Amino acid sequence: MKQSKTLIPTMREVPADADVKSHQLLLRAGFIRQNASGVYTYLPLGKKMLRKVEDIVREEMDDAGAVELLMPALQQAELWQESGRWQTYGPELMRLKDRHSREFALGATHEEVITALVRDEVKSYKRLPLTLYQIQTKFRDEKRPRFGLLRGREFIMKDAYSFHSSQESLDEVYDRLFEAYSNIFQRCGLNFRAVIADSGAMGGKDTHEFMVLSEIGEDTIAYSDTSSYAANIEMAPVVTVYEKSNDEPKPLEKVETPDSKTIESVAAFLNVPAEQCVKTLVFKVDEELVIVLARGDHEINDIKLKNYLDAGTVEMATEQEAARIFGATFGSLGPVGVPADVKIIADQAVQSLTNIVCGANEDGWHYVNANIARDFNISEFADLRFILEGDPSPDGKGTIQFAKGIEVGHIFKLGTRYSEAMNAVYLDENGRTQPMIMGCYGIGVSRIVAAIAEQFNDEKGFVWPATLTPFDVHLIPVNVKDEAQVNAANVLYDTLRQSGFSVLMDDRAERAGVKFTDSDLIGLPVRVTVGKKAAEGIVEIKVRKTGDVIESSVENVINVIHDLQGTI
Ligand code: 9G3
Repeated sequence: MKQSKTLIPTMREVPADADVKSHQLLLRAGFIRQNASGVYTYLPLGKKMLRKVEDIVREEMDDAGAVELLMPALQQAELWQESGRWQTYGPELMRLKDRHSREFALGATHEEVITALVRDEVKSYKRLPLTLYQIQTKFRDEKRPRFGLLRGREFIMKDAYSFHSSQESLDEVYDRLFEAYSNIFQRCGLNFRAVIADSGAMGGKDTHEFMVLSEIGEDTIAYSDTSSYAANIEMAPVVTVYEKSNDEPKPLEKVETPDSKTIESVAAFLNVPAEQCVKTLVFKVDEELVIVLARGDHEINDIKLKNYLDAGTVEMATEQEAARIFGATFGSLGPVGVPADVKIIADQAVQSLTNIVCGANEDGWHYVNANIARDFNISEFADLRFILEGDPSPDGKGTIQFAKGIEVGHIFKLGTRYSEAMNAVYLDENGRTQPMIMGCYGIGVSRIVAAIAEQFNDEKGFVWPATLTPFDVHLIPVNVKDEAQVNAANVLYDTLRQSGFSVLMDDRAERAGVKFTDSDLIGLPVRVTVGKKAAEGIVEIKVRKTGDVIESSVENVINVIHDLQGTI
């Protein structure tokens, strides 16, 4: 490709509203342009990167036995009404009406569409297992699109769906696609971890997320410092064994704690450790108020709470809603003297506490020496807190450390949640009607481009790995008015491409400085500069990653670049 004929609008200044490196560079190096919040145009270099990622995804999915198709973005509301998700999704699901006022969703995901297709076209167990995938634009009206392609409202996903007549068959395909995902992220040069995840609203039990380690990741990974254990912090189980304190229970005492609203301030005021205090939280669980207790130094994990209570919705109660039970404000709430009909549950760490400090349900007052069973009842103990760094790893090996991650893939064992809701059944070998067992598997293709951009850059711009770059070689004739340079460059343009290298030639009538600055910004792995020495048949080869410079005859350029493959 000739730069004078394409569109690579580089920018010197850093765009104000781009907060992360990949977003800044994708804009500055002319890979993307924003159309609206969370909506982007992929310019030629950005489109090339998309294509490269898609090619890797396709190869691995095809190799795993999945078959590609393409479903519509326009999805009839009726399908989402059959699955029940038309009602459960809010403003994030983009909806529209056609000219006949029929309702549609813009596809955020395709469980409904694919299940309806397979329901209509597959009837016998002999046709299973069947794994179908697509690479397609998705629409999700994110509340806060940010970080460029990392969280957009229109993005490109590879989504796959598998259909089975047995759990074993699902397990096999799940494991094979797990391997395909590992290959994909490894071939993209990404530093990733597969983590045990929470299936959220999707139901099913087994699910893994693929996380690229990055400081700007929105997810927190809890991983073991000695084993391969890794889990999304949302679901990482706590296996800490709390030793029972053997203090004698002391008499309950109400003490004045003027303007002490937080655990820290109460603990400091009463000169007790936070571990001796219990925080009293009030949650609205499917509209019912539930009191949840946690040790003072712990935080309740609302995902664990939701899963434990098998609730549809879980949210913090407002101060007014809490006041109905306690008659006090947040910071003075406690379990002592709460109406017997209010359910109190606690994280398991609370069970081993004695002589607890807790709110007295009177503003400005607390209890000390509150004891379970004597002064208040807890109906259930469960693993409800967030795991912490230093906690024992759930696999019993080593201790937990945290890392931030960017989710680039998520695979689920769905079970029959959609096939039952939509009556996608097959006749088994005994002629009996059974619901298909399903799996679904997503990869954020456009998000991967941003994750690679985030991982491969330096202070001058992108540093694309040779395995994933818009072009292999940046060929730069320094002075397009110099015949010797132009001739040598044209010869190299042809011979490099004939040797199988993709070449971007900067044939613009720009000053050398502009060309080199743009070249560093765009970040192709190898630059061939055709300058003054072209007259002697000598050119300069520069490796973007290391800065190494090699002089070479025009004839030998191909060999030098071939020898560099594998090291750049
Ligand atoms: C929606 C909207 C947002 C959503 C969903 C539906 C996430 C939704 C979960 C999945 C599950 C898997 C197939 C590929 C892999 C992931 N956000 N999810 O279902 F309507 Cl607005 O998408 N789908």
